[in-house]
Amino acid sequence: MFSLNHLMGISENASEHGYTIDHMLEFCHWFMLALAVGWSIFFVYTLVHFRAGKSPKADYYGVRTKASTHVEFMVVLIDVLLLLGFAVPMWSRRVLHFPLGDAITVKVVGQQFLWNFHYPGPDGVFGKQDPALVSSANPVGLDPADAHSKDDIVSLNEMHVPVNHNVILEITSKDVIHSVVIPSMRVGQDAIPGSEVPVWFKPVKVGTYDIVCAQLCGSGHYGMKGTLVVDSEADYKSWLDDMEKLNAPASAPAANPAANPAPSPAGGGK
Ligand SMILES: [Cu+2]
Repeated sequence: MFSLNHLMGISENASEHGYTIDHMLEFCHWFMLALAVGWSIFFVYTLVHFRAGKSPKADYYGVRTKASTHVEFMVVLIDVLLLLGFAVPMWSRRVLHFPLGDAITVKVVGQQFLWNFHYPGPDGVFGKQDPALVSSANPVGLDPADAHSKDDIVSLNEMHVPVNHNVILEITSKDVIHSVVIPSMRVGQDAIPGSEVPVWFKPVKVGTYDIVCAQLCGSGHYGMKGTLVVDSEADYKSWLDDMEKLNAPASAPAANPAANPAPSPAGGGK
């Protein structure tokens, strides 16, 4: 089937809310096309109508016609409609209606040049973190003395979520400003050191999707790419089990190098 997303170079939507964004993008494109055609016709009309042969003396006050006033009024009207009819309601749904009850929360921590995905583990509670404890073996600075931190799971560059579940990402960074963008989920949010900003989405299609850094963050920015795996319920459970087993022997939860590709050596980080 013909897909405007393909034409515009946008990845296929795989989230519940994504179609509303796609509809607005599509509407904007058709609107811009109508504007481009309309203004082009008007431009050609003025070129012919006010040609030098017909009006040899320049008019310093410009030309206003009823038609141009009408077009300007329509543009303002449609802009107001886009803003109040689409953008503001869409934004308020995204920020005011967080699915607090049943959502899966993952903390996303950007660093030069990879993503840490931090899960609370079987107890459902994120362990205590301390920036002073951050090391390559303990990438999110979990406090080993805290009972809740013992079962926490940290996955490098690979995030798993179950299909048809609300997912909340708590996004931050430990060095510079990064930006989490998951095109197929139609979400994007800067990762800002010192603040934790939540975004949410509901994946509706099982599959593997790109997570890209959309903020120029250093020499290795180009390689700062993670993977979102939307699993079936059973596959998600078994991935969590595997990650728990890998975390279990260590007293401090450590990232698992076997299940995760090593971060790009470019740029190094700290
Ligand atoms: Cu980055």
